[in-house]
Amino acid sequence: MTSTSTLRVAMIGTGFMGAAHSQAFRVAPRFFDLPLAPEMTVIVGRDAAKTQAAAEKLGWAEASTDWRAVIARDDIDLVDICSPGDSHAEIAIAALEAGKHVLCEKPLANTVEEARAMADAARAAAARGIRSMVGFSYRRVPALTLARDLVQAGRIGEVRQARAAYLQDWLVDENGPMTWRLDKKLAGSGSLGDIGAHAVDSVQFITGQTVEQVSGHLRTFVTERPLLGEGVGLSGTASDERGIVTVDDAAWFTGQLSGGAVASFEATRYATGRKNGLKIEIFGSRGAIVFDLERMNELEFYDGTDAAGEQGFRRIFVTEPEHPYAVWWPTGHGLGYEHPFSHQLRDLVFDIAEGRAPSPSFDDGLQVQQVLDAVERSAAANAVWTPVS
Ligand code: SOE
Repeated sequence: MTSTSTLRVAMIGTGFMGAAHSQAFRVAPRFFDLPLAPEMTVIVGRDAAKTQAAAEKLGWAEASTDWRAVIARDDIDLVDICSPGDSHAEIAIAALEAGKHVLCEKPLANTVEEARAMADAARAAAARGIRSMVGFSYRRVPALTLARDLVQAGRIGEVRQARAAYLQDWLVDENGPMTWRLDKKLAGSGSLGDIGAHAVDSVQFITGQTVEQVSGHLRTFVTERPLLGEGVGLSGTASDERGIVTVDDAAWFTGQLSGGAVASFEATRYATGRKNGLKIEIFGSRGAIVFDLERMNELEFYDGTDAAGEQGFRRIFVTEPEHPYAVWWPTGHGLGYEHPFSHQLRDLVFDIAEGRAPSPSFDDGLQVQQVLDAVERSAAANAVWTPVS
């Protein structure tokens, strides 16, 4: 439990998400007035030298290779899990049982079974005042938050149809080296869990409806790649040895939502030319909204109550003092990929200080995991309609 006005943090993971979350810990306290001051106490990785280098580069006071020892320490209040999915359940459950608040990257886990155990542990810990949150950071892109606000206020009427396509192209080069994200044992799934999870969460968040049934397909385009030689990720060099890709490269599925709307989802890392495009369109009985992560400071809004001769999509620049999280820059100055991680941290710190249940919760993470699982089961059965359960 937090006993001082500081929030002493242990971060597990030194990669892409470790860097993104570290940035939030460094920056958020300088822009938001937080009730607790995060302290970047220790970062944990597998390799001692690389973890020490990450600590120095990212701003952590200490480096460790032993997450169990770190979780046992009295001077840690929050454990932030940014490691590959196969480690989420074990670390999160141990941290919650040790009385630490937990922030865990999405998708919550690699399997529904793991996610359920995590959600159970989070509920038990909540009874003792311990908070947990899953990092669906895009909920806190101001334009996406505004989309939710407009839809939930009834501004597009009854939601009938949603379309969400998360398109990237970083795997297009078939000689790009293997990363842990292409290994089912480490990542759980491919595009489906890595970016399809964001598409599902975003549609559910905006519409307030959950996906209840799905019919899906999965495809792996490149089944073998060079193993990683030196360096990390796709910027690393390829070795002469080859490895097998065991996850989906692309996923596409339709879904029925709890409020009666229908939805379609696409997730791919092979959409040549699309860099980080999460396009979401929500159509209602008297309006529509369109969001595109590649233009993340804008929201398109079609208001069917406008005069007939003046109807059309208006482009709102979500950079104004009236908009969510507007503390960064003067009017009109936009935000980037990294800012939602600060917004997520801000909200979590307030929840911890004020004793509120954070959102999205581990139960929300479990529900998204169940959608992903239903897509995999549907695809295995050749796109049979499959309930999310
Ligand atoms: C984090 O929110 C994340 O989903 C990463 O895990 C993905 O790999 C990235 O492409 C988008 O952001």
